[in-house]
Amino acid sequence: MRVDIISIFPEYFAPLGVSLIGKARERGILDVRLHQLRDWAHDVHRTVDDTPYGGGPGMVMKPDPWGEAIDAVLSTGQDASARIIVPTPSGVPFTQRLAMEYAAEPWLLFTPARYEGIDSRVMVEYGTRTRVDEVSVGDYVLAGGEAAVLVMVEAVGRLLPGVLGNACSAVDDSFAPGAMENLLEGPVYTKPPEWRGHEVPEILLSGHHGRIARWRRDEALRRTARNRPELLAALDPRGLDKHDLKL
Ligand code: 6GU
Repeated sequence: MRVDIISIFPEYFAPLGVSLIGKARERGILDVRLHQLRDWAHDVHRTVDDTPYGGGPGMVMKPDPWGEAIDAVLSTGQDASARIIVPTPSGVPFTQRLAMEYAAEPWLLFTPARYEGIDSRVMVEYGTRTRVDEVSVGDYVLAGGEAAVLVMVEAVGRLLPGVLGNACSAVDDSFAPGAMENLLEGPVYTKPPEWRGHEVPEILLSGHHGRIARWRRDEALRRTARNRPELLAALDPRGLDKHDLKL
């Protein structure tokens, strides 16, 4: 998969050289290309922002540098166009489902903004040529979209074939479509069996795979009820079994 990122802080993405994503890049599974937006600003100060029409606080990113930058990046592509992802707190929620959808794309282009965001005509313009998604990573406001891009690239990157050591690791993730959809994973344990007086639940040492699966599902339901009651309320009743209903 190819990932392009246009930003006024390309150095923000140094963490993409580390750990799982860094490995995926070394192995050629992920091709990340960083671009400095200011390279497409032509005044002496390389200005990328201006005051908002209609007044109000803050600054808005000018359409011209973004248009030139996106054109330049898209022109280096082969055939089909990139899917453009614009991080913004006003976007649609980034979910595991969306991460899986992105993991199936050949090419993603992220356009993280600073200030109050990008002139809206940029999204309209590219929306006529390719798919443009305005995406939020949660109900809080970041100082810019860069941290959101780090979040999304990591969530998508770990789903690419060959990135996770164990392909099953992604299968029972919290939120993964299937049995765990809308359920949080329960607690996990490793050796030793007793630590500072706290014991590992006996059932996990029992070797009864059926009962362990049942216990894990009950713990997932309990944790979801406690931490995310709105997820539990939205569970499809067809996904519940007769034992779930006793909880
Ligand atoms: Cl994608 N950007 C910014 N600036 N803030 C956010 C966000 C994105 N998602 C949640 N908050």
